[in-house]
Amino acid sequence: MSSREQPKSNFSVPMKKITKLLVANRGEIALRIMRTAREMGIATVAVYSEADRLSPHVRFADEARCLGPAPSKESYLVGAKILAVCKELGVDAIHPGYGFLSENAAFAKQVQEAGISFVGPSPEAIEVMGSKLAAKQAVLAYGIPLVPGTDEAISELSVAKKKALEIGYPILIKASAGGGGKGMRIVESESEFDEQMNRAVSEAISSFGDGAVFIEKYITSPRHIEIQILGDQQGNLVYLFERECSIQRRHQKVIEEAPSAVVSPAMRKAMGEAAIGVAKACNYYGAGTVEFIVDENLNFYFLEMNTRLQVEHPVTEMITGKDLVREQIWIAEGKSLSFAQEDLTIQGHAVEVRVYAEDPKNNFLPDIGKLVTYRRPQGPGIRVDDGFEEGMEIPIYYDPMIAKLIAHGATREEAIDRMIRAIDDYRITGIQTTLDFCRFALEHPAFRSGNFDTKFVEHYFRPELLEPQFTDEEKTLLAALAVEFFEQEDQRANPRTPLVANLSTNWANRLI
Ligand code: MV4
Repeated sequence: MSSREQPKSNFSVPMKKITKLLVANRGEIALRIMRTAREMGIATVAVYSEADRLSPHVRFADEARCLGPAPSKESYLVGAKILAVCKELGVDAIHPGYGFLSENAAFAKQVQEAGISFVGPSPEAIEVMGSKLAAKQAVLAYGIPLVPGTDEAISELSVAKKKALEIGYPILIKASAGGGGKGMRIVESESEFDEQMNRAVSEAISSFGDGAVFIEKYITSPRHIEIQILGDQQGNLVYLFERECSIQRRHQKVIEEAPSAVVSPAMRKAMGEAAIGVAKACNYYGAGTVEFIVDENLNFYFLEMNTRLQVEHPVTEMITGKDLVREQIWIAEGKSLSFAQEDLTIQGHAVEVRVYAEDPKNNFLPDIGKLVTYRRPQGPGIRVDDGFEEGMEIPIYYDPMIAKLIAHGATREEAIDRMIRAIDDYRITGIQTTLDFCRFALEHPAFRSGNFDTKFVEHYFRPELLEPQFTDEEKTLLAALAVEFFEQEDQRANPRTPLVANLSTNWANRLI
């Protein structure tokens, strides 16, 4: 059924036109959401902490309210303060962005109960997908491929150990309430099992207040490939293809791209349909991401579902031509999706790099401070999503990501070449950034070939590789230029004295 044949309304889903949207977030994502809202004729409300008073998202919004002191726990995470702003200003919808309250089922429920639209899925879907075990159990009946393992919390060491032998070592212990790599332990052999299990359970209790853990076969060097889905409240679901997110460092993504270099049309269809199965399993509506790991034989397994807009959503927007925030708002208003699966095609290739205020030469320590120079790259196929301006201080209280740089091209090669050109045109001084590190990854033969996995950074990156590297020929040329330069300088300063080539040569030696 094409989009135009779809019912535009459904008696079971009340239409609730959104006229004023509060964005419960900061930085680039707050701005990005407000831009779409404005295009849709929706008034925008910003909230901000004392550290973000001067932020562009505050100035962009039609109205703004301060939530409190800089720490997130006293500002962006205080649902009651956000709801009070909604009441004061007559807000009829909240977009949570990513992070902060975006995957907090209790907050989504409070928003609903206050008669405000939550631009996101139902509290029930957030809750199910927030528990890895509940998610696995929910999808069991839908034939979704899962990593061999248990789908219930471990209660008996002996039973778990027997299961581990069946699966085969190495295995991975995961906390049901964990996420983003937190609460995972690798067990190489049976002799370590008891000790690692005890540690995993006590860690899970202290970190998440929930000691439920389960085991899975450990896929040693997987790829991380995720599927973007959209669903409306009438039950229509589509997939917007995959994003390849394997280039990451300590569970922090560095480069994302769409489509993936290893996914064939048949595999894409199979993964897309599996993702829709996951969404059906929790009556999902809104934008969501179904995360899979892919082994070296290209078998894919469902890991978890992220029930929010993701940082890397722009690569999907670039290859599909869809505005995901517009679709989210549309869905929250109770409208049906404006397109069907067969209306979607992949247009070219898109790559995103995340620019962090971190020093790659110093173990990626956050490097906060003032953006003394800040000039964005421009040109064909380039998009920059950021939330800072020249002269601003990067606050220490939040995620150190300062920008997302996105490049689109007709082919993967064109997109990567555009990205490298844009990185070279980016001018940031005052703080260290990960731009050089991104360039390193983009130029690496393994990345260029498309043949890489989640161990890419561990395998190939050393900080020395970021120092400028000169060939012997270039060093000789630099030395010769230096000799020439300093001899001329010396002659100008002391025209009657003989050439001081020795002095110049010493300078040249110091340069190489
Ligand atoms: C795995 C795995 C290997 N085998 N599960 C890490 C984050 C969380 N979303 C799941 N993660 C993994 N689960 C099994 N059974 C390897 C990882 C993993 C990983 C996954 C995606 C992207 C980067 C990663 C880096 C290290 C480990």
